Amino acid sequence: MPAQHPDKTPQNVFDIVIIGAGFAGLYMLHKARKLGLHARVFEVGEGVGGTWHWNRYPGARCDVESMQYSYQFDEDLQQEWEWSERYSGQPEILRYANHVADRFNLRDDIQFETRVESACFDEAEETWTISTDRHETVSAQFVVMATGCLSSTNAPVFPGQDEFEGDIHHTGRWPREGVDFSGKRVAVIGTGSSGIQAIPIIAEQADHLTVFQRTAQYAIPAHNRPLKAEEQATVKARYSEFRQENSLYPNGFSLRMPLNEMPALEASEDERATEYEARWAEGGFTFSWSFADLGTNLEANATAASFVRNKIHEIVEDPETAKKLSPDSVIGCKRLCLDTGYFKTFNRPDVDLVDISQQGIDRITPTGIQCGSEQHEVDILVLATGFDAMTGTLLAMDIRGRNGLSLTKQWEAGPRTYLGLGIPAFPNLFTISGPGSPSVLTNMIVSIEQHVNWISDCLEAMRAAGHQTIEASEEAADAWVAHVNEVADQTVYPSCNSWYLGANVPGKPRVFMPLLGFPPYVEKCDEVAASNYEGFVLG
Ligand code: N01
Repeated sequence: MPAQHPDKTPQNVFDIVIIGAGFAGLYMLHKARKLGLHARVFEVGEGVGGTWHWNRYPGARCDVESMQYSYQFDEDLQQEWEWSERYSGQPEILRYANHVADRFNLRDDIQFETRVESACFDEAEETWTISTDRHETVSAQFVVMATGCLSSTNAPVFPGQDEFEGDIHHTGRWPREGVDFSGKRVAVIGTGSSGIQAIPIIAEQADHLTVFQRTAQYAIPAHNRPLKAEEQATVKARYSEFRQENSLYPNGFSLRMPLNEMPALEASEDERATEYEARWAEGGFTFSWSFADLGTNLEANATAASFVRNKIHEIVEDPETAKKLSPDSVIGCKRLCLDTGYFKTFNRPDVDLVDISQQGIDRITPTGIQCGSEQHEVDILVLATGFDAMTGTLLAMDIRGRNGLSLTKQWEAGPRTYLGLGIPAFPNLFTISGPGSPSVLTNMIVSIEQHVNWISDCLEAMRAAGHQTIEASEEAADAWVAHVNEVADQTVYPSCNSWYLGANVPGKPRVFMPLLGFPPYVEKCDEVAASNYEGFVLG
């Protein structure tokens, strides 16, 4: 059991402890201060920015367009900040996070380079005791997990890996000082969003690149470009209306071409080709709105998949390589990737693709990677193998609610939350963009702001009514988990082994974690608040 003796000196007794100083933690701190709460943020990293602090790999860039991927809570902030590209790169987003921290003077209440090891609810005192790796314990009435959805890496360890003589880097824990690939033979394992962004840039820098692909991925061109001053001005002239309109889309963001309401199967082959071509040329997730039924009808979905496969064959010169790069799965089931020159990279004479879908990687040797009888000589190994998404970071801490119940036990069959905000038996603990909320299927910053606003309103309402605790009921959580899965079951999402289902991490329970559909979710959260927090028990 973790330490149960909080330091009760006034400076270590908080109203609220917030874990994480990414976009969620920063805004939660800002709101907590507005409520007059004594707050402390603990952050493992040495700076703010969360996912954008850690994912510094070459080519890291947001797939949601810049004018939407930013906070909306402060009109001056959104008017002042200038984005330089259609999709912002990691350095620019990190600069923005730092700007927000400075502008709202947030750093004073953030303790960096501090990992929370445990959080335990003391039933007698109705407070949480939080212990860190700095051997300190503090107490707080409320705990907010602003720990991010993609913050714990999935880093498989291959046989022999310890003996590898070169450097190994995970895209999600990229060294601050960067990695010099010049003159090096590099291997990348993993071809999800991170790998697809990093591979073209690494190929340009390295002497030779070998890509190890377990599952081929669909990728649509991003067509990134500088953002024109007039484009920014148009949005800024009516920023709040723009935000309001975007919140009504299923993912909480708008795309450059509207959803085509026609089902793909009702269109002629020519109509389909024209539509797909136009959206391929426009770039971005707009492609997934080509027809209304791509996310719900497998036959319709297959027409889009076939279009992308044909594109891969057009781009990639070697037919054998093109075949290996062509997925045969449902498009959009694993998160669709956006790319900048990904497929074209395989036309380079200094880039090889190794298909490990059948036999896998046998071992890492001191000088390379062994697959069957083939040894690939490598100086630097890049793991683009993704994350233990949505639950990994929460379960890595020792979190204990009523009767010492651990979160690991509570979630042994998969995460159980109510609204992705509250967990039964864990009073006064909130999860921002937790499992069961739209989170990773949306513009994350929009979802974060909606959660932080809801939590802040809840804290204010509790104070006004004199309540000390709030806790999701078991029944509400069970019904909510069933609802999240029912919604997913009406789509193509459960048909593949994606990280949305936890299927990428060996042994993780297979449960669809995020909720599809931002607007109905917001409506539900608002209804719950308006009905005196129905589904929660107030004490
Ligand atoms: O991770 P992934 P990611 N042996 O899980 C392979 C967000 N994101 O970091 O598909 C060999 O998608 C794995 O193979 P398979 C975005 O939400 C956003 O790329 O499991 N290979 C797969 O190819 C995204 O979805 C942005 O068979 C192994 C790859 O590694 C999420 O982060 C940018 C393996 C992992 O792909 C995660 O993306 C980047 C093993 N043992 C990320 N284990 C933007 O907004 C795993 N793989 C731009």
